[in-house]
Amino acid sequence: MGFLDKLKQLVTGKNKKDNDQYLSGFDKTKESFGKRLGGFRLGFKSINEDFLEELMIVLLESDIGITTANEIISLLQKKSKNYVVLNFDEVMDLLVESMAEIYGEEAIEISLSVSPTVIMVVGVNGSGKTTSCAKLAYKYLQMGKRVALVAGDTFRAGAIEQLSMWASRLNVPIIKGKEGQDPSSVLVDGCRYAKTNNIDILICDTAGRLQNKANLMNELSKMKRVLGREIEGAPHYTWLVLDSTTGQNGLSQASIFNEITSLDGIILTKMDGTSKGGIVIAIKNILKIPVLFLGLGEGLEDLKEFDLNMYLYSITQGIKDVKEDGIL
Ligand SMILES: Nc1nc2c(ncn2[C@@H]2O[C@H](COP(=O)(O)OP(=O)(O)OP(=O)(O)O)[C@@H](O)[C@H]2O)c(=O)[nH]1
Ligand SMILES: [Mg+2]
Repeated sequence: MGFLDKLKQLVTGKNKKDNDQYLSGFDKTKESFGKRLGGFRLGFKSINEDFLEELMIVLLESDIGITTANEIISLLQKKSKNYVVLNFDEVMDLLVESMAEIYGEEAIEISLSVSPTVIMVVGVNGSGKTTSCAKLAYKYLQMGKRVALVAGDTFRAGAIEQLSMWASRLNVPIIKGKEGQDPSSVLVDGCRYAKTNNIDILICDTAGRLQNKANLMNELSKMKRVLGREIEGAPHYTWLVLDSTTGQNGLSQASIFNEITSLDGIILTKMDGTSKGGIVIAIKNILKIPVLFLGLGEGLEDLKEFDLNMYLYSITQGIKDVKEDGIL
């Protein structure tokens, strides 16, 4: 059985609602990535130079990035050496298998056994931090956890109100200060609240300004320091929120954050709004930070745990849609 068929078998046994959400969240990537690959079926002869050139263009346009695209193509060529002839579907199987191998697999277990577990959410302006905090809160509430939110963005006008609205929709407590207040003092209040109210998960929103590196570093390290002083081991997780529509630029933002603070994972938002879903592989391959969650829409339910098989299945759906005669 080919790799794509194996993927299909693996994912169709899973939760149907999850599958459908994944698939519709990747509609745009499926159209531009999967269907364009599928289009190569017409006139395909072998893995020759023309084919590799076209393939490179599709990989780059999906934001896989030059380094990672080269690695995928080299691996595909290496794998194809084991065969005398390969038809188009077999080449696609080897391609997607190569993408999976370059991504590398490790199932990340997020342990929530410590109460309170403190999660700090960081990232640049507008990347989707506040919305992701609300989506995480929703996810953990569904798991039966006691959740509280901390409005650590005291910088942007309206930020506290925005998180407060989510908190009231979710019916979870929110710990907040005043606009302009030192965010670290709000985090301290949040920790104290969590300890005295048996909160399991404390989710801390932060401001999104990417000022100069030194300021950002000072601010983040101060926040981490105060959290650690209040609750042993806190923050247990620091997750970077990245807007997937910013492409390679997002990758450089991620590396700046990665240089100045230790990150435990990435929440990649707005995947539903981009056709460039290859960014997932680039991030993992270049930064070695796992993508933990994907934002596939604006609603509370639209945050999905990253699953390599579901992801690959979703973006490559279009390959088989293009039939022998080129008719979709
Ligand atoms: N389509 C889509 N929109 C999203 C997603 N995540 C966030 N958004 C939208 O992106 C916009 C910005 O989201 P916020 O959560 O306010 O971003 P932020 O990082 O907190 O922004 P600042 O506080 O200004 O730094 C909002 O309109 C969200 O609804 C997603 O996964 N998909
Ligand atoms: Mg915000």
